[in-house]
Amino acid sequence: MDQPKRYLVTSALPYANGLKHIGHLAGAYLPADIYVRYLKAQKRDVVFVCGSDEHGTAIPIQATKEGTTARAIIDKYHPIMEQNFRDLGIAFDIYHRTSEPLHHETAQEFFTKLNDAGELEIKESEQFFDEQANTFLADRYIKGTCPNCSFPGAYGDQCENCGKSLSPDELINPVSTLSGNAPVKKNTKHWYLPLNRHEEFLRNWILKDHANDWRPTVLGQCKSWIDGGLQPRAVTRDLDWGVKVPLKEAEGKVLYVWFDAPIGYISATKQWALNNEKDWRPYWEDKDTKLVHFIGKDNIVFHCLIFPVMLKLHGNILPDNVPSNEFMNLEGDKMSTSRNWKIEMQDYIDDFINKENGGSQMADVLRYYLTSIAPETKDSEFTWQGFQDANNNELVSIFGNYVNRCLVLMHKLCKGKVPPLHTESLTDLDKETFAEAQRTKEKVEALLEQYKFRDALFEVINLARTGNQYMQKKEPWIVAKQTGDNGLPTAEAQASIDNTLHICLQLCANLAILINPFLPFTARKICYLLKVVDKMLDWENAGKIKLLSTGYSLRAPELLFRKIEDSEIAYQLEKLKAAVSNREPLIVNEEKTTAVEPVQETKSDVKPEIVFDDFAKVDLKVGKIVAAEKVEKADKLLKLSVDLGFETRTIVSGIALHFKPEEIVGKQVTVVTNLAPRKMRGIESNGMILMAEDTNGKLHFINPETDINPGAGVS
Ligand code: B3M
Ligand code: ZN
Repeated sequence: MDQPKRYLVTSALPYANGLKHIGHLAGAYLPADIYVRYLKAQKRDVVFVCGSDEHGTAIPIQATKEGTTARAIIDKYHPIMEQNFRDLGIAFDIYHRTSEPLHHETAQEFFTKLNDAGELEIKESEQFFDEQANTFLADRYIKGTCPNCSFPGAYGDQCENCGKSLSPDELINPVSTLSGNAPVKKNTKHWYLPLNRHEEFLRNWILKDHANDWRPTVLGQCKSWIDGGLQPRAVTRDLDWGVKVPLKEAEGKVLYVWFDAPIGYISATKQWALNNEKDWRPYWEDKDTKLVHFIGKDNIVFHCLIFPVMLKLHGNILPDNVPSNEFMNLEGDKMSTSRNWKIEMQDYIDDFINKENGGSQMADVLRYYLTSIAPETKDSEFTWQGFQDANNNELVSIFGNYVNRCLVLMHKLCKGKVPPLHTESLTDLDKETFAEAQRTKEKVEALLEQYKFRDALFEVINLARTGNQYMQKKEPWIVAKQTGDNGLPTAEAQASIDNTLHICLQLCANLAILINPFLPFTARKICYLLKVVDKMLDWENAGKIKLLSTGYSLRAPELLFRKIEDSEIAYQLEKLKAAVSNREPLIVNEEKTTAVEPVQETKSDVKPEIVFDDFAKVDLKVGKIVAAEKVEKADKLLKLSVDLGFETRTIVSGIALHFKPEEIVGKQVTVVTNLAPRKMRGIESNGMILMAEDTNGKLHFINPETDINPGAGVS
């Protein structure tokens, strides 16, 4: 598609069940906003939609936690989320809600059309039912013991202790969270979207047509889903919170949240059209519309496989691209709401924007750092040190410093007015510097069209760097010392000063235009300092040398960015650590034990790369279990005596649910021998036994093929 007639840009609809963190911001909202601001500066026809996702079990579950109703939860979080986005400069054309009647109607119409056309399948299956509460139990309403790690509070869809994805059937001793009773199995009927019927279409459309323009990470995930065999997906649930299934025979059923939520993009567009007396249809029906979904990587399957199939069946256009981001980690660990390892947007706003020495410029500082480390091709990492460095060494020292110097020197050497350009005395360096602005514009354009926000931002900062170097080479403050008899700079010197400052100021105006999609508050502040209207920020003005007229007087300089102090960073680090230690422990009445202590959120995760030296610090040896006994009042723990050749050690291991003490005496095992000692149930444990876990959650020792001498090194 060359120049589409119009654009529809979406950001994933966040669940209205709690405050969102900066990982969310970096993933689906900030890049979309940059893209849209760029398109709008180009005066293209673009609508940017988002809204709160107010359905799914996440909402009533949060309501139970807060002791209130689902309705109260969405009414509490929706406005806060909307305001958070506004404070950080995310400028949606509409921030809608899926609880609106318009959305319910739109989603129901969508379902009806697909169902009437025979595109859905109906299947009966047995599902858990709570007889006392008289309701079927969606996954999150069933709790039980994790078959993988024995954690007693695992949910029907996932164990939050070990991260394993589960189905309710796998839980040991399942109970309903509503009544606390054991649920029974009961027959129920559901509607399914038979994705398997569309494999050919998906394969061609994604893996062939978009092989070159979608991000490799997105293509990779799609390919593995398709190659893994597509299955029918249930699009209804037995639940009373959500969009009612519009069929008589489906009493008590709602649309699955992932069926209705993406339709939210359409209902949001409809509401936007109503608000603005526009027609929404072309945005979803005309092939000349470019549809782009910005999401995080956990939403890929829904936006690349399921929703496109729904759109195709319903007669809508398909997304042209789905620029999904990888995850942004925080200070060496995965950002996580359940573990409280996160920086909420609200927290940043409170600490930096709504503070005395903050202001909207501080929104731009966060936008800057998040874009400069955007996880576009792989996971990235937010650190407070990195945040401070990006601000102090790049925004303050390069960008802000350049604009400030221009204004200071202009006031000092050119009487506060834009000096004239003496074309006859332009040097090669003058011309070359200005040509750089034109080139930067072209590079930034090309990168943004390819969703390479990080690289695009780098180019803009580089232009400010070029400006600083230019000024350093031209040294107008030194040239000003070439004075005549009257004590003023000679005509020749003044011409050189004028040209330098003229070019510098025009470059400032150019920087405002180029930085505008990324740092909108800063761009406007530059316009204010240059006394020009925001209209100057139109993209077509970039690369032009005549943005500021000669003789025009400008405002006194004001700093664009302030330095961030070490104390502010120390405070944030403290706060982060305090929040984690305040969170509810996952295991309350049982000390965590060595073999059952995985901290990863999803099981398939590969840990970050380490160097050999990291590995070499771990001392691994072969040991032999010479005695084993149960630990009193701890049903998961065994106290082992392990012969390591040079000594026999006590090691407490969380394997009691998997092995009887008598069966393991005499077994060889691999031991981490230099782990710091740790007390469990009053017993000091001096090491850790390595275990492997099979897909059924059963544990196995890691041991040599044949018996060898205890104490043998493992490497
Ligand atoms: N609410 C999931 C999420 O926030 C979901 C996105 C819906 S996009 C249509 O990750
Ligand atoms: Zn578990």
